[in-house]
Amino acid sequence: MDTDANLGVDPGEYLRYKQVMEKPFQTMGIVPPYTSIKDDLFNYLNCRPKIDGINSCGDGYDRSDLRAILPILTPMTDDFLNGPIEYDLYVSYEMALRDYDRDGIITSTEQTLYTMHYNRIRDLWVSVTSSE
Ligand SMILES: [Ca+2]
Ligand SMILES: [Ca+2]
Repeated sequence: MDTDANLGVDPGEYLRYKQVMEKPFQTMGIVPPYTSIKDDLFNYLNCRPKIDGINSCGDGYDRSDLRAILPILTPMTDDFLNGPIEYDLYVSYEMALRDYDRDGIITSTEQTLYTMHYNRIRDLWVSVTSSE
């Protein structure tokens, strides 16, 4: 629930937690990088619940948004949780891959670049591994 890891839970973090628990993003069986639903995913990440109940959408999402929602996008199996990479380090890796200009905000353009990059690398690996 403490998505910015500052040892406190502010109302925004609490509402984001409730959103993720009660109205999680629906992947509808689509697998990463969620190309066909990338705009819906971006909107889910970008629009934070407000205290008055009305969604608040900004210019992008930040690390705490990503940290709150990654468990939906990457199921946290026991193997993952007990693996060599701690969750916060994993979130940092994901931020580094997405935040091209290193300003701490993932814009729609950066989300698109990330998705394109992910697809390109996945296709490369598929072509490499299928030629063996
Ligand atoms: Ca906090
Ligand atoms: Ca950025």
